[in-house]
Amino acid sequence: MKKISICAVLTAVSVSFPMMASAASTVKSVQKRGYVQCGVTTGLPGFSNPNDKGKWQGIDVDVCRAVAAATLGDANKVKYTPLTAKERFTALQSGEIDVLSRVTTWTITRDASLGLNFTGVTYYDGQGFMVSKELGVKSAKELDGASVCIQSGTTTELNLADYFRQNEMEFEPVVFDTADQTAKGFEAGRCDVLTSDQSQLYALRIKLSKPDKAMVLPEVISKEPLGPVVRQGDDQWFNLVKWTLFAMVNAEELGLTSSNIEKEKKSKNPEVQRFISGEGSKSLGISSDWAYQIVKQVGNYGEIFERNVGSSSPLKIDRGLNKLWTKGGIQYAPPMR
Ligand SMILES: N[C@@H](CCC(=O)N[C@@H](CS)C(=O)NCC(=O)O)C(=O)O
Repeated sequence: MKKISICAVLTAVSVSFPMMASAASTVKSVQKRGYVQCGVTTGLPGFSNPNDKGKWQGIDVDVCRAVAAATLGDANKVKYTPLTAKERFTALQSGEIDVLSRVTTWTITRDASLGLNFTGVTYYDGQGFMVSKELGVKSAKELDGASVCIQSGTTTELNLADYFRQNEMEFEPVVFDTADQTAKGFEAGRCDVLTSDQSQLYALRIKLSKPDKAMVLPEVISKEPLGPVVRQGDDQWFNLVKWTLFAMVNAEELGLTSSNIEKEKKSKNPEVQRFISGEGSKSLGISSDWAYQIVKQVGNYGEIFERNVGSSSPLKIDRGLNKLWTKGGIQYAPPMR
C-alpha cells in the first residue's frame, strides 16, 4: 500500500468538501455589470476627492481601483457614490454599492450588528483636534467650554463626548453633515475647535484659505482603524476585498512596485512567483493574475500611501503606525500561499 502522511490525508479531506455556495455572488454581478460601485466620501483630499477634472483620487479611491483591477482586470472600471457619514451604511446594506471605502472606523457595533463585514485596515488613525493658532491653546486639556465643529453619524461624536466627560470639561457641539461644511464652519468661526480623525484634520486643513493659521493639537484620543466594508453573506466577495488589501501590503514587503512588477515576472524568488501567479486564489472567481494587476495598475501599499497622503502629497502625513511591521509600523498581511 502506498504510504501517505497524516498531513496529506487531512489536506485531501479538506479539499474534497464542496464549496459553500453564496446566496448572492457580488463577483458575478460586478463582472456582468462591468464595473465596481464604490461608496466614498463627498470629498476629502487624500482619501476620496474629485480633482479639477472630476476624476476621483485618494487612498480610499485606490482601494476601489484595486478591487476593480482584481475583479475586472481594469482599475478604471469603477463608479463612485459620494456618501455622507450618515448615509454610508444604508447604501451598503441596500445593495446600492458593492463596497464602502470611506474613512470608516472598524468598531464592534458596526461589524457585529449592521449586517456588514470590515475587510481590514487601510489606515491606522486616531481622533485629534485642530484649532486656530490665534486661540493660543497648546493642549486639548485647555478646551473646557469650547464650541466644537463635528460631523454627524461618526465615531468622532461619541469619542468627543467621552473625552470631555472623562476630563470633567464641557463643550458645545456644532454639527455638520459633510467635510466641506465642517471646514467652512470652522473657517467662519462657528466653533473654537474642529475634531475628526487626525488624518482628516490634515485633509481639512488644506481646504482652508489660510491653512498656516490652523494647528493640530498633540492629543490623540481614540483608535480609528479605517478600512473597507462589505455586506455579510457573501464570503467570496469578502475574501476578494480582504485579499486585495493584503496583496497591496505583501507587494510592498516583497519590493514589488508598479514600475518593477513587469520585470519581476522573471524573478526566481518563490514568494514573488506565487504572488504573480495567484497561487491559492482559485476560489475567488477571478483571473489568476489579479494580484499582479493590482500592483501594475494601482501600486503597492507604500506607493498608494505616499502619493495620496504621504511625502509626495500636499498632506505630507508621516507614515507612523502605517509603516510595514518590518519597518516599525503595524501594517502586516498574512502570506499568499
Ligand atoms: N472614521 C470616522 C469618521 C469618518 C468621517 O466621516 N469623517 C469626516 C471628517 S470631516 C469625513 O471624512 N467626511 C467626509 C464627507 O463629508 O464626505 C467614522 O467612521 O465614523
